[in-house]
Amino acid sequence: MAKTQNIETTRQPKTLALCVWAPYNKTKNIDSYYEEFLNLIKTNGVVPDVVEKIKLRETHPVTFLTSGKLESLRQLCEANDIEEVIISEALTSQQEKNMSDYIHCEIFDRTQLILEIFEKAAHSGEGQAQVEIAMLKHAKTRLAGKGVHLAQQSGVFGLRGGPGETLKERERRHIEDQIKKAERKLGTLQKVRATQRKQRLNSKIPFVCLIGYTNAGKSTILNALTKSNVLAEDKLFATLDTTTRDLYLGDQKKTLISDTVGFIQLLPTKLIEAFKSTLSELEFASLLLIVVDVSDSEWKNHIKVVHEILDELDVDKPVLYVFNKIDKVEDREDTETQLDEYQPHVVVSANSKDELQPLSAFLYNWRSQI
Ligand SMILES: Nc1nc2c(ncn2[C@@H]2O[C@H](COP(=O)(O)OP(=O)(O)OP(=O)(O)O)[C@@H](O)[C@H]2O)c(=O)[nH]1
Ligand SMILES: [Mg+2]
Repeated sequence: MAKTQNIETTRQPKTLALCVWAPYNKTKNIDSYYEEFLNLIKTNGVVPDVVEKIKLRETHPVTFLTSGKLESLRQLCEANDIEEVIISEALTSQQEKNMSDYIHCEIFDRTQLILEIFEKAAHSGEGQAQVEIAMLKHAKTRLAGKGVHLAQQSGVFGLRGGPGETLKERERRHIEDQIKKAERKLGTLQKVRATQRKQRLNSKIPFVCLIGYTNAGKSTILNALTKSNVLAEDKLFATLDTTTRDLYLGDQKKTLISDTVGFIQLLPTKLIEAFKSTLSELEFASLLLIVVDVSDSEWKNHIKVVHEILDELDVDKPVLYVFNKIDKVEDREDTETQLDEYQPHVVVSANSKDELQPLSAFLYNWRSQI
């Protein structure tokens, strides 16, 4: 996907953002789903030239869009000289290739979009290795769809594989080698993490983890509680790496607190798989702080997404719902009555020391009882 670079030197391909309301998407508020998708594109540094929204009654197994929709899209792309289409959904490699062949544009799906954002946000060796593995695996599935320019060739530059080995096979083998290399690197880094964790467990210091939807305010809370300076930004997936800090509450002994990667709806399973390494911390937490941006109209859906991902990761831990950004809520009373079904919970604003007090108080009591 093209990124906005120096406009004078690099022209951005003409891009169409295709917002799809797919039949499996059970959201009650499709506009906020679209808005979130457009935000993901913006986070990736792309400014779409055309935004198109379509509702699908069904998806097609080999082309994703049904034939009428596909033809309308082709005409729209042709009329606007579109060169690339970014689609809000995850596609199979076959769907991606067939769509691309039909409309004569490059297609980037939801998985690719999120992977590119992750790639930019990964700073630690572990985060980078995880993203690299996920990207290589995604690229490998896309190889299967390629055909024309990867036609049979002789093994002229084949270090491995003799004459007749196809270029596609060589490319696949090359990707597999790279995956193995990255997995070895990740394995080494995981060992380091396991050693650190063992030391932590032996020291019996209680450990809490901040989790939640992307942009909910997890890093801001970590910073406020521990006077740290973890990057907190109004953008999706600002944090990718797990950061652990010492937390001191009043006169108490130390607690450890970790910040983690944010979740998002319809997160492709491949990506959950990729983040199992950093999220493995959750298994060892004594308490999960589920941070929720209560000023977002979709906050209930965000909680659902968090629970779905926790289930997928097989994590079942005591939780505290931390309803954040209450300063941005207009009808505070009405909102607070809706929070009753989520227990235990605290209502906070990470932007103000006073309004973060309920969380510090909860943690203080919790720590006293251990
Ligand atoms: N008004 C208001 N803004 C907040 C509050 N807490 C966080 N923010 C803002 O929300 C944005 C996102 O905050 P982060 O702390 O980066 O969110 P995060 O959950 O770590 O996000 P990811 O790392 O992307 O998953 C930032 O611009 C924060 O300044 C709050 O209580 N009130
Ligand atoms: Mg963060």
